[in-house]
Amino acid sequence: HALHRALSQAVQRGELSLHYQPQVRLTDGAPLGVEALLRWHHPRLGVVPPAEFIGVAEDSGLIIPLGDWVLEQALRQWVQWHDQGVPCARVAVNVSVAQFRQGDFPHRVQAALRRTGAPAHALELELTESVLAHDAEAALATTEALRALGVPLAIDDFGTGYSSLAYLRRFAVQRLKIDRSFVADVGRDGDAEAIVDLIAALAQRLGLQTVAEGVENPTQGALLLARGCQLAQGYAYARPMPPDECASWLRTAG
Ligand code: G
Ligand code: G
Ligand code: MN
Ligand code: NA
Repeated sequence: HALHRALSQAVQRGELSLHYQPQVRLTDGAPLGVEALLRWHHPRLGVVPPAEFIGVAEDSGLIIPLGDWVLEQALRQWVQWHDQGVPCARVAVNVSVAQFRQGDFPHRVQAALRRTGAPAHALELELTESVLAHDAEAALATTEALRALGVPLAIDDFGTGYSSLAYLRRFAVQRLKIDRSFVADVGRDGDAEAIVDLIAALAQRLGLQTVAEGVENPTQGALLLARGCQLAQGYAYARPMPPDECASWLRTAG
């Protein structure tokens, strides 16, 4: 369909870009990294939000070349910032199910690291629970290969998926990103707080870090810190920004 045709030309036409949203340490607000978020500037439609085109890209297989582009672009940005002394420990990249399921996914990641010269620890791959739940044996092999490369993994939207907790034991993940639906209700809903407490306690026992997503004000940030979260991302600190704006933000906050 039309959206698919337009999207398939978007890379060559230079219509895609990445915005970056900082992640901060809750104790002192120090920036620790950024998440890369894809943006499509369509000449007629304007900015098309990822929610409207990631699904189309996944269904059509376009997510494969698109995902490769995002990975390489994000790593290039990290290297540029590193060379310029912009404080940014790592860049997190979202990975869709179709990308992750390619047999050669770890190889593609390794190739992107080589091409850009970025070290593995500069990258973090964000996987959703459904990515890991789909074919557990294949997913285990893929996460092990990524671990062998030294690439950290995070579980995105944690707490909203279908999978069991068993995979936390089996898969070598470093961080849990607490879904913003729970974060939004901290301070006003005991059930959401119970879930945040549980995730923070579980993460601590398993030696994982927690990232609270969608933190919209300093009060929420303080409450999340008190409940055991280490990192936060959200409008309270910074919105997703174009690279130059994000670099200025990182320099000021760092
Ligand atoms: O930036 P936010 O505006 O609206 O992003 C919406 C959703 O799109 C998020 O859930 C995010 O995971 C997803 N998304 C953003 N960029 C990418 C990307 O590069 N690859 C994949 N697979 N998903 C992305
Ligand atoms: O991959 P993921 O679903 O985590 O993508 C992050 C999404 O959350 C993006 O769409 C981003 O624009 C959005 N986002 C980032 N910070 C906030 C926030 O503080 N509040 C809300 N509602 N959304 C946020
Ligand atoms: Mn994400
Ligand atoms: Na998320």
